[in-house]
Amino acid sequence: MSMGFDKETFKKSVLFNMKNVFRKTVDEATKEQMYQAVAYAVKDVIIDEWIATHKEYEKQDVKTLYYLSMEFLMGRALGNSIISFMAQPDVKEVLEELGFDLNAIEDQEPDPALGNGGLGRLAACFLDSLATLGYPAYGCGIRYRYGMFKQKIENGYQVEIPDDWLKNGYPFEIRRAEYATEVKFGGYVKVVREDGKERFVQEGYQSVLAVPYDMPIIGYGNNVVNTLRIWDAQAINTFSLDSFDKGDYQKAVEQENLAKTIVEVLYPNDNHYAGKELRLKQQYFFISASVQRAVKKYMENHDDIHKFYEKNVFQLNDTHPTVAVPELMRILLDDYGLSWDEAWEITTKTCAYTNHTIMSEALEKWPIELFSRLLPRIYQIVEEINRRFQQKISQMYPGNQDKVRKMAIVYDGQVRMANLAIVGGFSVNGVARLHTEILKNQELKDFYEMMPEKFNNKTNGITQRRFLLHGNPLLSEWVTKKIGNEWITNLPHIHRLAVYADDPKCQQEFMDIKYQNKVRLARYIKEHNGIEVDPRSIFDVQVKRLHEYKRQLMNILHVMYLYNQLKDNPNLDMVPRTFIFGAKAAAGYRRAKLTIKLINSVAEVINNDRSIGGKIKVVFIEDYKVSNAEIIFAAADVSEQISTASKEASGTGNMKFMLNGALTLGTMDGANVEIVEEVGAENAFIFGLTSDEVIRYEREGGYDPMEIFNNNYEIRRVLMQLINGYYSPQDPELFRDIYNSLLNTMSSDRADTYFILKDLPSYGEAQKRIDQAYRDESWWAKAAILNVANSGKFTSDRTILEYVRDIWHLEKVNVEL
Ligand code: H2P
Repeated sequence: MSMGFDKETFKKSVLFNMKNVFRKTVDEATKEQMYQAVAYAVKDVIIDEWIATHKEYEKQDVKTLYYLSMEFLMGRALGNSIISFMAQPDVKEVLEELGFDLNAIEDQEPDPALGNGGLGRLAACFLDSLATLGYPAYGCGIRYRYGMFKQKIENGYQVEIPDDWLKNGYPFEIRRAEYATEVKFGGYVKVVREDGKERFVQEGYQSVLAVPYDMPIIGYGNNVVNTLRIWDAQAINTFSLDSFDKGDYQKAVEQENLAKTIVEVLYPNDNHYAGKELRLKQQYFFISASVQRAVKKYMENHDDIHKFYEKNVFQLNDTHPTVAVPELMRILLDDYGLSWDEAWEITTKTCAYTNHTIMSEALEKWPIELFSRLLPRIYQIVEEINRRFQQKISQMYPGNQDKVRKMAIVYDGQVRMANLAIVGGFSVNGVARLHTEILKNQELKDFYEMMPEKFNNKTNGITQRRFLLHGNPLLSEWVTKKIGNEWITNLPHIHRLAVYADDPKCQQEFMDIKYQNKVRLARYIKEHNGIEVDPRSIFDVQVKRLHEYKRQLMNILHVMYLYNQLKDNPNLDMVPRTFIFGAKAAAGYRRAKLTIKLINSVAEVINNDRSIGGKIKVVFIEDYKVSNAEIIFAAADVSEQISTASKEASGTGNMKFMLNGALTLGTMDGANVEIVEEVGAENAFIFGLTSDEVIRYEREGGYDPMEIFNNNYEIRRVLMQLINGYYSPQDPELFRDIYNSLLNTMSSDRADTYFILKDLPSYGEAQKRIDQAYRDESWWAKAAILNVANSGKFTSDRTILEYVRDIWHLEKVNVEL
């Protein structure tokens, strides 16, 4: 147990906070108030460790990582904090003594959802691992007023509801007004000559005040508390009568509005680039504030700015934070008066970039017009970086315009952020082995050839502390009973479970736990969806953002096929199956939203058809988010990881399912490749085109979905049901767009861009294998246990250790109280 925790003190602190914050005694309190009082009491427990951690960092003058990210999908903090200081049983008891149930109190916390999907959740797992391993790190991001929208399903359609997560205040955060920083936009650059030297100053700008809020990131059982620092925006000077007099009224109102809009909302887009001016403002806003603060903090204890990179490293989570490169240059050039070469050396030794996708629509490219108007000084610096880089290209490849065309940072009227990130840093990494290989050999081939030393792979990982210890208490107790608790901080240790995989008693215990977790999910589904599902059926789950390349459509088309089989033959011998979906679609992504409607329409028909004897159920779980994800992973039998090979950079849901003993049904894509390598192909269900095959078709053509349509009766029947009103009698044309996307060669896109019809037959075969395999309970239990036992590689602790070893070079710190 953490040294700071004492049961009686904790109880007193809860009572004290209840009185102080709400002027109430515990027996008058609502659950929400109880949650707040407990959260404040938790903060009381960790606050000394938080202070001690930072004292220790200062004392040891450590190198610090700044993990720069537009998104941190943290999920609820309360439960996770309590397990981190290892006091869960005590806290549970205290609450029971006060007449409350810990689970119900945890349910009161809003899910801080400052992220879309995998990218933001990865950042959250990384912070957890950094703190648990004792590495000095800040997460830096934006304190969006509205995070990811709440999803409601109305009449089968997704409806987006703003998520006002700060409505009742957030007890874990601390406002750090003392670190408020000015960030400037627009205006123009003036050259001032001083002592024979040129200096560049931005004038006529608008500015906002960036004010940081700190959230504690609690290491597991080690007294380390790191910080997630998210920036809020405030007007610099709220407007006064004075401004009216000076005629500055307009400007004062503009500054006020700028501050309000800049942090208003997270762009709910995933693997897609919106190209909105406000988005670039958000990027520069949090980057400028974070970089300015990092430099200032460094200079408080050091006198030589030239050695900045020895004590600081910036990891750019995708291209979103790439303005960190020119912003650091600006500070070094304009504020510290360094020469270009000096500034460039420091910058390129400080910044490192992670690529998360090869989807071309996700590539950020800003029109010069917009970029230079919003960030005039930054643009000048980018142009100069580009000029020098193009020179280098010409030296290396004389006369090769093709290289310039592909690699230039400023080209064709646009600033290309990925190119800037690659050139402005010392490291470029992909997020799974296959993804990194595709980057090196295809997408970023020219850069790889020019600077191979920068490229490296860091296969993603997840934190077992949230996704097993917290999310699946039954399984985690069982694991600990079998092999001890070392797995909590050393996941490869979980391999010791393998010896139990063949033991019939252990298999039975494992399956009982899975069953109880399915009962828990069934209860959640009944409560939230009003659908009755049978926990004895196979729980076949696909939860992730809705995107065409992730192929939720292929999944539901297969369900439609299966339903046809059952209608033809109600006695069909099949293990009952519950197909579970959870997914948010970007608000403007029409086809993705239509896919949600399709899933719900199919569910409506199938779930109400008594003739099939409940052999198939289809459930769309509303508002998929971190808190219900924990319940879903724990209950899954089958993990659907069915992206078009080459498109899913890594995936991380695949790892969470594996850790909870679900078997992967997947393509050889992203980290699936490494999962299969660890667990053995015989303990997974693999199907479909390989990434090489997909890439070849994309390059050379030769795939015609019409051929499949014409020759495969079952597929044709399913597709016709999209346009004959089978699932939408009131509007037979409702799903026409989906039908067209698969077959229509008239549109500009290639028909069936994501090879759904191509892979559908082999997907169906793999599904049949699952049906057969599940009938042998002992085989299934063994394979499931082996999945858990072989999940060791996929801890984010391993990923972080690799980043530390190859990129960040941080030192571990011990914090004694
Ligand atoms: C993305 C990729 C995933 C990857 C994740 C983290 C952008 O997440 O697509 O393949 O695992 O980053 O690196 P997502 O699609 O879930 O938003």
